[in-house]
Order: sequence, then C-alpha cells, then structure tokens
Amino acid sequence: MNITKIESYRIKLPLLSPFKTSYGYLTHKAMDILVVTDEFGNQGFGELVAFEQPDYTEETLETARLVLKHHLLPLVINKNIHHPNDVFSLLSVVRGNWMAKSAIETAIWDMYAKRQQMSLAKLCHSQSSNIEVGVSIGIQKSISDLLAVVSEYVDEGYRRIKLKIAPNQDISFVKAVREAFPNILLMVDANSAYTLKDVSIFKELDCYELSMIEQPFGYSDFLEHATLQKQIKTPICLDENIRSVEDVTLAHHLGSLGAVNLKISRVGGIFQAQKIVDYCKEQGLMLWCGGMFESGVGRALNIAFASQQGFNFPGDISASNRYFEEDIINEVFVLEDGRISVPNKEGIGVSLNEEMLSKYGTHQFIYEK
Ligand code: OSB
Ligand code: MG
Repeated sequence: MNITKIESYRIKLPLLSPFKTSYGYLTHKAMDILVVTDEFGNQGFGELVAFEQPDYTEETLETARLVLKHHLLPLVINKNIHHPNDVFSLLSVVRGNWMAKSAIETAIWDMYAKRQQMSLAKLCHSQSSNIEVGVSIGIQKSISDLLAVVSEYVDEGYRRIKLKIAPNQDISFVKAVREAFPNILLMVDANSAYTLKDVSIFKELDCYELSMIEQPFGYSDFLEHATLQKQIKTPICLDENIRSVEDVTLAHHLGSLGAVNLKISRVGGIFQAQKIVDYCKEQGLMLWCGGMFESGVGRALNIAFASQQGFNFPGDISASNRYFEEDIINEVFVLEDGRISVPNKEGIGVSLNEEMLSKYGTHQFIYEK
C-alpha cells in the first residue's frame, strides 16, 4: 500500500445531554476523521478520539494533530506498507502519543480491508454477527435523576449499566440503583478520583454485587490497585493505567487487575490492542471494549474489533442515538435486544455523510502527492 493522500475533517458534535465524570463536564465531543487514500484510490477512515483537555490522558486533540502532522504522517506517506500490522513498528521512533498513532493505524486497517474486499470484522476474526453492549452513565444531580436515567437505558435493553462515581457521589448512588434494579449487571467507574485513603469506601461498594470497579486510583497506581484488590472481592478493572500489553501483564502479575477496559485508541491501535486480547484470552481475564464518545467511524471500528473471541463482557459501545442527535456517517447503529449488529461491508463498513461533515466540521488536506 502506498498512501498518496491524507485529509482530515475536524468535527465537533453536541452531546444530547452533558456528561459529568469525576474530572470534568462535557457538552460537546470534538474529533478528527482522518481519510487516507492509496495509489488506486482506495480510502480508509480513522478517528482521532483524543479530548480537547488533557484530563483523561496526556494527549489532546491539538497535541495529537501536531504529532501526526510533524512526526507520524511523514513515517507512512509514500512508504510501501505491506500490512497494517507493520504500522505500529514504523511509528515506534515516536514515543507514546497512542491516540495519534491509533488514528492513522486504524485508517490504514480500514483501507487495507477494503483493498482485500473484506470486512474489518472478518480480518479481526469476528465470531458473531452482533455483540452485547452496555452504557456508561455520567454523574447525575440527584439519586432520583439517576434512577430515571438508569431506568430509561434498562428499558432500551442495554445489557450492562456503568455508573460514573466521584467522592461523595458514590455509595448512596450505587445503593439506590442496586436496590431499584437488583438483577442488572452493574459496575462503577471512578476515573482515578480516589486514593488508598479511601479503602473504606470500596469496602462498602464491595457489598453491592458490582461486576467490577473501574479505575479507582491514579493512572500509574499499579501497586495501590493491587493493595486495594487484596481487600475487596469485586474485580478491579483498569482503564487509564493500560497503554500496552506490558501494562496488562504487569498489573496482572501484581494482582491489581481483574478486568481490562480495552480502548484501541488508548493503546496505539489494533496491533497493540490485539496483543492485549490474546493475553487476556490466554489468562482467562475479563475483557471488554471501552468508548471515547466516538462518532460512527470509531464506533464501527470498536464493534468490528469487539466481535472477536476474547471479549467476554458488554462494552461501552452504545447505539448511535446514545450521544448525538446526528452523526457523520450514513449508517446507523441500533440497539436490538441489547445487541448491535456488526458491520459486514468492506472495511469498517461505514461511509461519510458529506452534508453532516460540512454541518459539523471543516475539511483540510494534510498531504497530497
Ligand atoms: O473512563 O471509560 C471512561 C468517556 C470518556 C472518557 C473516559 C471514559 C468514558 C466513558 C464513556 O465511560 C465511554 C463511551 O460510552 O463512549
Ligand atoms: Mg473508564
């Protein structure tokens, strides 16, 4: 494959309702859609999912754009790329910057799949035509608001409910939801809001039959998570800590990991994500696919990738109508009996909607031969 052209669409989509986490408040989601074109005119789409603020990871949309333009794209333009699995090592002279790397690597995967006239799902050894999904719910103003929101999603059919928590907005919220919905798959995500001083809170949360507790402590707190895991039975799921298969291995060996939230973008693309899937499968770990409020492009990728064996718990992959009024692709992902269909068209199986692209974004050529 020879990449002869790279374009990008800078998109900003309003969220249907604001999303509050332990670290911030989001009303819009911005993303860039990278479009790569090869010597035969095949195209591939990749989503740059980084946030505008460096509060979930170090990267931001702006830092990722700079790193892509000045450091990553020159490494792939006009190179003869044999297979998308080679891209990760082509880019390895640049340290970190996983989301920037993932945007270009996944665009190349989409293009490669289209050249092979295969769906990306099939290339990723998809095992089923649809996947079970869950939903992530931001921190609500009151318990009654929260119960109403949970009830809405349970009625829609979501197979697992994840509640965001933060200090003082934790036990009472979880208790109320568990009492109202004794049988749902329920979990919480703290986005690093606590420290070891808060162990007593987690001992209380341990009583509510949660499937897991996601990222209670800081993003490099491997030892602290292990210390907590020794004192509670609920599995700890790591999100922010995990940037590579080495992180997963380390956390697993230390005993700080019961489950993995895998986001392709947070680990630098499909090549590295696949290593994590293989490790989790080998070790019998709980594994599910996380989300970054993706547009349809990133959503399609997540669905395709998460339809392979190894993913064994419903992920944060919700239907198209969960976050946005309108999307920038022509296809729609709908929830049917708690499941979403895996695209079976070539590549990630979606096409860009020109009208929506110009309504919500701007277009630029980054490179043209
Ligand atoms: O911690 O998984 C997270 C959203 C933005 C940043 C971090 C996280 C989240 C979510 C929702 O929990 C993900 C989604 O539904 O797309
Ligand atoms: Mg998380």
